[in-house]
Amino acid sequence: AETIRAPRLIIDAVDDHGAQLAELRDGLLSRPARIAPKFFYDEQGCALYGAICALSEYYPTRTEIQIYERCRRPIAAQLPPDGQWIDLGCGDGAKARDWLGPARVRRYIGVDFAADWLKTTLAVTEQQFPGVDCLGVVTDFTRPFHLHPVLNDCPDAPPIFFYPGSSIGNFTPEDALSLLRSIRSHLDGDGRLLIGVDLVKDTATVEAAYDDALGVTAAFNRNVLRVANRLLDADFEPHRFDHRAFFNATESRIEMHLAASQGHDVRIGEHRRRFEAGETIVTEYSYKYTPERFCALLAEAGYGNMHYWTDERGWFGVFVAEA
Ligand code: AVI
Repeated sequence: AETIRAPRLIIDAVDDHGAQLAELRDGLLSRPARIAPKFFYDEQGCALYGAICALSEYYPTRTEIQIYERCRRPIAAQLPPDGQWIDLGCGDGAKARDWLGPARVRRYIGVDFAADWLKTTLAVTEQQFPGVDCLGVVTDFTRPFHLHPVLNDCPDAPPIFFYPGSSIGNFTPEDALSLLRSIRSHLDGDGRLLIGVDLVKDTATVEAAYDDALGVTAAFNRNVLRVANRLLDADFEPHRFDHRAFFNATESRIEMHLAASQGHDVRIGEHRRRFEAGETIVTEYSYKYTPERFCALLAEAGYGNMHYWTDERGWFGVFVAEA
């Protein structure tokens, strides 16, 4: 990948804006219509996601943090010191910052699709950890990615890939396998993957987490239509779509959809597309794993030794895997 270097931000030039727009447009014109979840996260989407994480129904964030707080030492003991911490989909970077001290991190590399968010994250991290070399990479790591040139700047610092929040659940198992393989291609010897994964549990608990009483998740879901309007010059009216979230037990995933409340036409750039009443746009899958199923996926991606921690209810899993 050709890269353009700015002071502390590397923008992956492969990440062509035109290709992102084409992906969004083609998904909306296809049948059934779909939008990749990465389009949720404009400024408003990031703020709404932050609000979701604070909801009483949304257990994953607080359960994962609780595991980190209780098991910080044994987890850190599995990570090599003086490493480079690669924070995949870093967001505000808060979860990673809690590790920089305990894991004795030498270098922090925030990776995110949202450049604005990344700049703020780097500034906050640098201020809090002046001894840690901080760098940002703006890229879409849902596509094959190559951080080797960035990591090779610091060849004696083993990479630790951090992928918290169960974002791996937003990939189909097939795409999750490709991502895990892609991460593994960056690890050798001492490198590690530290990853958080939401686990299978009773359906009512999972469904409430994606359909909260205040309607924050519904707003988060509908906001993606405003993103589409802005990026594609479309005229979606978010209030004409209903939020739907349900657990598909066969696939072991939450499905989020936007369902047209009545039949109507929508302009999408120079195209027109009819949505019949009840017709849905798939906006997100959130797969839930058993610990065994996730270990099997890691093994299939070529990882060897694995360690696993969970909370007392077994709702969320934290894995450390070696290449
Ligand atoms: C980012 N990701 C792990 C969240 C999830 O739970 O799948 C996104 C989300 N969608 C609705 N609520 C939260």
